[in-house]
Amino acid sequence: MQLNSSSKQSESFLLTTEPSPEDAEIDKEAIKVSLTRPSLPSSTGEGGNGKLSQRSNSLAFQKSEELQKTFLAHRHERHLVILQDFPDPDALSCAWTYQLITQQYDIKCEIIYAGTLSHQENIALVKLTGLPAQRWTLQTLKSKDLSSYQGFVLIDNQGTTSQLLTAVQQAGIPLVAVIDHHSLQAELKSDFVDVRPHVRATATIFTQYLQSGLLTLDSSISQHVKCATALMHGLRSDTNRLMQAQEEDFMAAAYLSRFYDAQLLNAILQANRSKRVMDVIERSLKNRIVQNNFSIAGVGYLRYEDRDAIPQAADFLVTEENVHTAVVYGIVHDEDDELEVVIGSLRTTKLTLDPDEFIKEAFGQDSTGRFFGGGRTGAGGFEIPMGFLSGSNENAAYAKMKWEVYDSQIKQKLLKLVNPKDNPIESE
Ligand SMILES: [Mn+2]
Repeated sequence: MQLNSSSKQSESFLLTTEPSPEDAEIDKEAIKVSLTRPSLPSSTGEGGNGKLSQRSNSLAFQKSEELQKTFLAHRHERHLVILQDFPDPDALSCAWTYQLITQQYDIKCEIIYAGTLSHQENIALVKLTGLPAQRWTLQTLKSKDLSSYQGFVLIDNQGTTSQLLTAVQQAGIPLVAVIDHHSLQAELKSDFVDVRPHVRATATIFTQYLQSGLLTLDSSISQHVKCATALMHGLRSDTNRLMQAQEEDFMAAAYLSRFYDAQLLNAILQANRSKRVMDVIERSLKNRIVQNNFSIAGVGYLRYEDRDAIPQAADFLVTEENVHTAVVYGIVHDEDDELEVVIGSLRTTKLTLDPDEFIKEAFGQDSTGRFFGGGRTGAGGFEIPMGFLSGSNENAAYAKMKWEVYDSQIKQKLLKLVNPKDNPIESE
């Protein structure tokens, strides 16, 4: 699994690098690193040696230089920074950092997402730091003059988790940059690509850009302090409070520690869970089945605004003794549009389980070849649109029947992978 993801990474690296004569030496070195390193440090526990940090530094530095060239080529433009529909702190903080960096090149960025800020900490993050993200639904998009944007950017995602992508592509806006740490989802045609699946947070990648000089942070500028705090929050939340952090992530946190506001971070983390989120967690606990160290729970219907209760329930279920992986899912409905979608989250502490592979194998692809989900180290998610079956839940018997069908289908698909006797290949 690791071998696979690291070779994919070197592939994208080779494709996106245009070596100039001065860079030839560094390129060879970086390529050699990714090719001769069968397992990147993510799960082997190695990575404490000085050579590694030197190498990752040179990759970070090279990427920063490449990114700077991209900005120079796009000066005075307007860009859309597209985040996943339900952006997390890693995505939000990195998009803000991107916006602050590009201001120096007179590039005007608007940070947009189609869904909602669901997690109480994300709402607190945006409110307390004044983080400039905007919600653009598909309706909002129609009211905008998209021809005024010369490019779009994907941060902490590769477009597979945003409803906005298709419309933006159809408007003919070119992709300028992809910066992410999820496994490569597909070859993307972009001026700049920095996809590093072995890095635990996109915030680490962005902090490295800052350290390479793309933006000089200044503690006397309040916006810089707030942005550094947001990055620290993003880095912590994607590394399970640094518990899964690797050397590079710690180095990034160390750098941010010079600028961030510990009290502000504490205020963000103090945000309380709503009663409805607590109810979903309770349902997950009640409904869970545990088989072969997998805990699986369907939580029924929940409102769009409470969608983030699903990953929070998965976070909770994975803490049970003898459980290494938790999958929680439910039917999320948008009351205005009568739209329904099955949304699920996976959390795992099993180092040999690749959430991206697991989810793709469990649920497969839709008719257009798009996977229903994917993941990164330790976490994954999926979304299955319900199309024609959406809505009409005022008929309680129908709603119950519909839930039971989806619940059984998802359980069947998951248990095929969980249960070794049905699938001897997975029985290691
Ligand atoms: Mn992330």
